[in-house]
Order: sequence, then structure tokens, then C-alpha cells
Amino acid sequence: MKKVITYGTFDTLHFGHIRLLERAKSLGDYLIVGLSTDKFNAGKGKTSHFNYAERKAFLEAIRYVDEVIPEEDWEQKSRDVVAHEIDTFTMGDDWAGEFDFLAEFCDVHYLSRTPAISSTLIKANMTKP
Ligand code: C2G
Repeated sequence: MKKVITYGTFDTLHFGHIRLLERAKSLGDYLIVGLSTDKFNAGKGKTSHFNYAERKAFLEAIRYVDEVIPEEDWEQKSRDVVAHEIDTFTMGDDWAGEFDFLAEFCDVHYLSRTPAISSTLIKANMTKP
């Protein structure tokens, strides 16, 4: 079984995320998503509209996603790749080059980012209930 891992906040889930997850899954047979915790997001200077539990539930409803684990710090990726016996690490190419060090442990593959859609755009256009 070929295992793939990717990471992100996945707030206000949109088709850019879905396309990323679909292509990530196509790189293997089992896809793990390292989902940024609310605390880690704060460290990234990001606030998400939906909390970790909500974002995790949304991801688990997607057929391409097999497992969701918490992303709590920047250093955990190499530990996760070893612990989960990952074959391929993948991210959108807005991160191209940032994680090449993982090539010591697994294949590293950047996927093209979907243009013209982002959580930031969606949140900027959301009306407060
Ligand atoms: N993405 C995409 N197209 C978009 C928006 C996002 O392909 N229009 C991809 C990103 O490239 C990333 C994934 O979807 O691979 C998740 O995006 P974010 O939730 O914005 O993730 P980010 O905040 O960049 O956190 O350790 C890595 C970080 O957790 C990544």
C-alpha cells in the first residue's frame, strides 16, 4: 500500500482544496492529512473560521482522505513520514522547495495550486450571520 501525506489548515473548504486532495490521493492508495490545530494556526498567524474539530469533520467526509492527524508544529513532518511509513509527501506548489529536506525519507511532490480561490477570499466575502 502506497501512503501519501499532505498538510494544511483547510479552512472554509473549497474546490482548490478538493482538487489538491484528489491529486494527492492519486499519488498512492492511502492519504493522510496533517491538519493544522487551532494553536498551530495561531503560531502561523492564521485564524480559521472553523475550529479544528469542524475542519477535521469536513476533511473526513471527503472520499480521498483516509486519515486526519493533528499538525502541531513545523518539525513534525519528518517524524510523521517515518512513523506512518509514508512513500510520498505532497503539497501545493505555493510551498515548492520548502520541504525538499523530506526527500531523505520519502518522495517529495509539489502539485499546482488552483488559481483564483482561497480561504482568505471566501472569508473576505462572507457576511457575518
Ligand atoms: N491549495 C491549493 N489551491 C488553492 C488553495 C490551497 O492547491 N487555491 C493547497 C495549498 O497549496 C496546500 C493545501 O491546499 O497544499 C492547504 O492549503 P492551506 O489550508 O492554505 O494550507 P497552509 O495554510 O498553506 O498550511 O505545514 C504546511 C502548512 O500547514 C500549510
